[in-house]
Amino acid sequence: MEILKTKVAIIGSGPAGLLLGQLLYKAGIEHIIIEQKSADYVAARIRAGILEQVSVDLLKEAGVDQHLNEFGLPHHGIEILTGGEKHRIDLSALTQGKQVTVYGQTEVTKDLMQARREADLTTFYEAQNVKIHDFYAQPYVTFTQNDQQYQIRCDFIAGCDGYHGVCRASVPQDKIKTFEKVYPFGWLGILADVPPVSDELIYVQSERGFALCSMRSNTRSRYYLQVPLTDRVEEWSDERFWEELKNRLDAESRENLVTGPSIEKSIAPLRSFVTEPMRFGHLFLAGDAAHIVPPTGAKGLNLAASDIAYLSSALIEYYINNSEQGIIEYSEKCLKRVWKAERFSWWMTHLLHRFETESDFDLKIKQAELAYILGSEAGQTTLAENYVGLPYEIKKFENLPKAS
Ligand code: FAS
Ligand code: PHB
Repeated sequence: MEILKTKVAIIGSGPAGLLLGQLLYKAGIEHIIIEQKSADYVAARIRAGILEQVSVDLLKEAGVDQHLNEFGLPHHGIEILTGGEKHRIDLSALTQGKQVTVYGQTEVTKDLMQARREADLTTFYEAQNVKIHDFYAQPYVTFTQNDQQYQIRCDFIAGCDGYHGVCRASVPQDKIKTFEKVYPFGWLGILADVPPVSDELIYVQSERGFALCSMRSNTRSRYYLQVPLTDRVEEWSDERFWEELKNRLDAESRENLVTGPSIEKSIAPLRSFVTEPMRFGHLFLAGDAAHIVPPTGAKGLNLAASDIAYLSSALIEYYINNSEQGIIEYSEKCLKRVWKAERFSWWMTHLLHRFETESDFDLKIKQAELAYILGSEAGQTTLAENYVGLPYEIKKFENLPKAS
């Protein structure tokens, strides 16, 4: 058994773990990342596509925004297609100039991994049988890699290991409360090297079900269809996907749609999920380890970023300013923003998807709600300010020691 010591042991090298590692490195705080998958596997994951302005600002603070600045696509509006008509929500005009940036989570992950390699920081990939111990007193992590057993003694453990990770599962049942809503449908997503159907995202509410027209660049598109949970991806040929997407689009978009072979196709289930609290002694949960949102509001990746903004600030305050204030406030501050994003994601999902259990009356009410939102500046503003991202309430630290 090899015994190592560090200040912060980060479990998971998805966006949350990698971003926390980068921010701690910039503040000169030693840490180690332990990841169960290979680096290639992590770098190849295809998921989110939209970054809030506050997430972009955080990536800039972490010093990993060069590629993002060059290839990210600033978007100032989105379209909502309902009843065969498109309605543009002018995000920037409604939020005093804020915007979102189209930039794939895959690229964010690669940028953070590249920065980690350049700084030669310690990451254990393909770690097996990862366990966390004694996190209410003297925390340590054990795992095996290449048949070598390790024990990492640390001050804190950051559970950035996603929804299926080991950290939340290690918390005693009487110390944790979870809230969950599972949606009766999934998103069938396709990635294809074809130009996007429109310059901006189109969220589609149609009688046949929800669809989303998104993109990764001007030559790579990302599309989603609401499908029953019973569907399997093998049942969806590319041709069937494109035909169904056309059936849900308006005439102009149908005309403009460029189809082509998929380079990725998968079905993701939709759920809302929150863990309370998000701190257990010396263990913090962040990102999908603590909460899940349906992707309709484009909040999952952005919530992971806001948790890390609060957690990195709390740990920097502890080590640099010798104060526990941020650590004590971590869970409450995160959850305030998490629940608002959960509400918005639930609301967008409810508004734009077809639910088989809906009565004719429910449908009429939903149409009236959407007509009000799209037809009123107040309604459009509430959608816009949530979509571009609500502000963080965070302390900034000046004069941090420069990373070695
Ligand atoms: P992640 O799940 O990304 O990373 C957790 C890491 O921990 C993984 O690398 C995992 O291998 C590792 N791990 C797990 N268990 C471990 C253990 N026991 N030991 C060590 N390591 C362990 N969000 C959006 O904003 N917009 C979207 O469009 C969107 N689309 C999505 C589509 C899909 C199919 C999925 C699944 C999610 C989508 N999301 C979207 C949400 C997604 O982007 C997450 O919010 C984001 O990945 C959260 O990042 P992390 O918290 O780092 O968790
Ligand atoms: C994506 O491009 O993957 C995407 C964009 C917006 C969403 C969800 C997913 O709401």
